[in-house]
Amino acid sequence: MTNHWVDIKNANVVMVMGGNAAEAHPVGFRWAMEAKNNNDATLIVVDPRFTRTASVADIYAPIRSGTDITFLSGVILYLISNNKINAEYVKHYTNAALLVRDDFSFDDGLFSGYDAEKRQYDKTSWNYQFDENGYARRDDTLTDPRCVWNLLKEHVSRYTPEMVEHICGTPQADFLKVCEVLASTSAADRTTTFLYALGWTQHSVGSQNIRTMAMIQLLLGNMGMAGGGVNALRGHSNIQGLTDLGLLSTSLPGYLTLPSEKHADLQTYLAANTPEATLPGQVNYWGNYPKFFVSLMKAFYGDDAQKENNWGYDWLPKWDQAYDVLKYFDMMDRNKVSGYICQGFNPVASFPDKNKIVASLSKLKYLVIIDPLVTETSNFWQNHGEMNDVNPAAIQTEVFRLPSTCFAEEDGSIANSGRWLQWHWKGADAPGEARNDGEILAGIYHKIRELYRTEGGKGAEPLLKMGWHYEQPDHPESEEVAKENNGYALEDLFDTNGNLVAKKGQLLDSFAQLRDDGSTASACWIYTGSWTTKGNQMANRDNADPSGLGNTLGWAWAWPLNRRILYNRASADPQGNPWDAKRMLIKWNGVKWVGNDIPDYNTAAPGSGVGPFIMQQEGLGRLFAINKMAEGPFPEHYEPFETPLGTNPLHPKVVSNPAARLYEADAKRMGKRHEFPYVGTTYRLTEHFHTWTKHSRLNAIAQPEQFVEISEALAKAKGISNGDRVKVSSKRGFIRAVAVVTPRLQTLKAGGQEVETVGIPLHWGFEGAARKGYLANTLTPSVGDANSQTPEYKAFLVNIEKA
Ligand SMILES: Nc1nc2c(c(=O)[nH]1)N[C@H]1C(S)=C(S)[C@@H](COP(=O)(O)OP(=O)(O)OC[C@H]3O[C@@H](n4cnc5c(=O)[nH]c(N)nc54)[C@H](O)[C@@H]3O)O[C@H]1N2
Ligand SMILES: Nc1nc2c(c(=O)[nH]1)N[C@H]1C(S)=C(S)[C@@H](COP(=O)(O)OP(=O)(O)OC[C@H]3O[C@@H](n4cnc5c(=O)[nH]c(N)nc54)[C@H](O)[C@@H]3O)O[C@H]1N2
Ligand SMILES: [Mo]
Repeated sequence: MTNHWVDIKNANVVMVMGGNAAEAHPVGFRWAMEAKNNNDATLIVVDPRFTRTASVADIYAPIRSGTDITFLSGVILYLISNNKINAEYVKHYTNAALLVRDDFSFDDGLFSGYDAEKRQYDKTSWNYQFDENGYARRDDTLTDPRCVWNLLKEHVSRYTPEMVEHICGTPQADFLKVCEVLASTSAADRTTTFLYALGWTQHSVGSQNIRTMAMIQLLLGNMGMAGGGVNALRGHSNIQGLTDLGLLSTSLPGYLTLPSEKHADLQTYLAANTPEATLPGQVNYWGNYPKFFVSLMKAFYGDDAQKENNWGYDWLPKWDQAYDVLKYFDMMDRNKVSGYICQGFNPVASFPDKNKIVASLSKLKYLVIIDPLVTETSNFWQNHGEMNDVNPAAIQTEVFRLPSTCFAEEDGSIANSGRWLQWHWKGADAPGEARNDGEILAGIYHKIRELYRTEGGKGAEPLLKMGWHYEQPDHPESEEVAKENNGYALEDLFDTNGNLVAKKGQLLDSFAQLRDDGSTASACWIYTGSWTTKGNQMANRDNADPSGLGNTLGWAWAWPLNRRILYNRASADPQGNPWDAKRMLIKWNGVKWVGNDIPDYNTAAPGSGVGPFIMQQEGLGRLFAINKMAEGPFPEHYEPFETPLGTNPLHPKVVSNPAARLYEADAKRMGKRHEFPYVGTTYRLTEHFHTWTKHSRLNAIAQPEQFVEISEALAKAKGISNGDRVKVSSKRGFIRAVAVVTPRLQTLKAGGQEVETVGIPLHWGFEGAARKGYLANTLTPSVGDANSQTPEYKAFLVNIEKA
């Protein structure tokens, strides 16, 4: 979230689209209700299903799964055509006025630079025109045909209300009602907050769904505002921490990137990752990249990281491509993987195309499971009839189970969706032989190091050079790891005037103290400030809220630097006065920025031309995303890979995301609409958490078995009654379930045909206390978003019949 949970109460409009917060985030959703009940906010839900969130909404609009870019581009067209934008904000805080290169173009579904063979774009033309000083050219009159503003207008001109209805199946009247309410927040003193989760991410166009919404927030002037922002409601309680700490195959902690094989040496790598400002005088905070990176290397390798050896750069792995879940299981399937350490994952239940996952695991030599529970993955080799139809005798994979603790059995911090790091304390000792994850990994680490030391082997150096400074080497404590993340001074640090900033060995207060000369260490620069000489800031528990905005700066600690609302400079107009005095975040007092949040920057005065989007080279919000996204600088509608229309009404030649990656083996497992005519979509229920809670009797009683939801019309057409047993199949397999016939699902008219949706909750399997069940992911396809590779779990094709 750019904002945070409590801040939702400040919104005038709460738009839940691409998520079902009342069901999946029932505790945090109280802030949406607070906005509705105490701030007179309008709650809008746009979802293929009439959900628990919809049941308390003021406006509900149905949409065909996988078509949100069309809907949201339609909103952009509405805002521009009806002049419902915050014009001053757009002019000063976005790149609307910047000029785009002449060789950039869009035609018939494709942007310039497409290579059909590689299914990839050369993004060179997706950039600004630059002047002789290297700065982007601009036209503040917004009349130049090459300025972002005019290109955007042209791009969205196709997304008329008629087209929205045609593609999305959303009745025009519903769509226009939503537009009108959103448009009301273009006023400087009104905001919309968008709450989303997987209904947007789990598509082959997931990242662009979110981008389209972010563009709306820029047009409305809602970024940086209390009650505004782009707010991903994250899934697992610490999944924000996972991305913060870089647990993705091409990432390093703090949103740094792991070097690729294109970056043969440190200089090349730093040059590629340290941007230059593209407008004069910008903060361009990523310009500090070398300080964060060198401090990380000092945290990784300690005294072994020295200037002479480029801080140990050669010890980092260099990637050739992302090793995401889809890639990794495809490699396993092709016998390219011998062992898999599976920690806190249950891929047989949670990854797409379960039968492929099981077949892939069967090809391993060994599988290590680190988990507190017995999972379907740890028992993938067992035969459970139709639910897991394998021949155990034919599977040679050796499975090791290492029981772990869970969060309640250890101290530590959890990063929530609002970027707050909240320290928590152990509630009880773990049962049996369970050990915490750190202990298990430490054990594996020491053993492997010993083997390398005694027996040698390829690539041993990175492991042997790694720093390991814990009091008990077999048991790193959460406190030690947290301080390592925060970072230390490795020498006495002085500022440019010669004043002592930090003594050698002292915890650092701010990432502004980090240096690229080896004198500081920090394992995650964005966490610097979380555990300082003043103590553990994550354990702060003062809920004083003097402004009434809910920013509670004394409660826990938020990255970066305890800032609660990102880009809060944009909450004030170019002169430094809050757009909305009632919801003042910061203002200019003549000397510096002061207010109810930690300002983005301290001293740059209004009028100095320093943009609010301090992480961007140009300091501006991007309506046109220069050379970033895989499939284009503007969002475009592409159909799900399994489309119920069989075509793309906008450009039949380019049906689905042209930059999404689809492996050969998976392409053969894609279905067509004549065989699988209905849209399948998977989702959660409040009563269960993934496949864990089916181990708990009370949850198992609350939702005992797999069901699927269908409309009354589909039920009638297929002769299915409420409570009947049905078989749902896709090209990849089938599940059996109980049918729930409900008006909550509607027949949508889209692409000139009737589209039916089969709703499939995802919580059952062959382990646990609930009734044994089929895994919903038997049905889902192995194709993902072109940027994040998040699988397309929300829109695929199925058939349904009475069993
Ligand atoms: N009780 C409970 N809570 C949970 C979880 C759990 O298992 N149980 N899991 C947690 C996790 S890991 C996560 S990531 C979050 C997920 O939180 P959510 O994303 O809110 O949950 P989902 O139920 O997967 O999907 C949300 C909604 O997206 C809608 N949807 C599907 N396709 C589309 C589309 O194309 N457009 C639009 N506009 N909507 C669409 C679905 O109909 C569904 O209502 O929940 C977390 N919270
Ligand atoms: N069809 C479909 N599939 C989906 C989704 C969907 O919407 N539709 N949602 C996707 C999403 S958003 C997510 S996040 C994934 C989740 O997928 P997974 O992460 O694979 O599933 P979980 O069951 O949440 O968690 C995996 C395991 O972590 C274990 N665990 C809990 N605490 C600890 C701990 O402290 N240490 C260790 N080592 N293990 C622990 C649990 O016991 C559990 O077995 O599923 C994805 N799969
Ligand atoms: Mo998730």
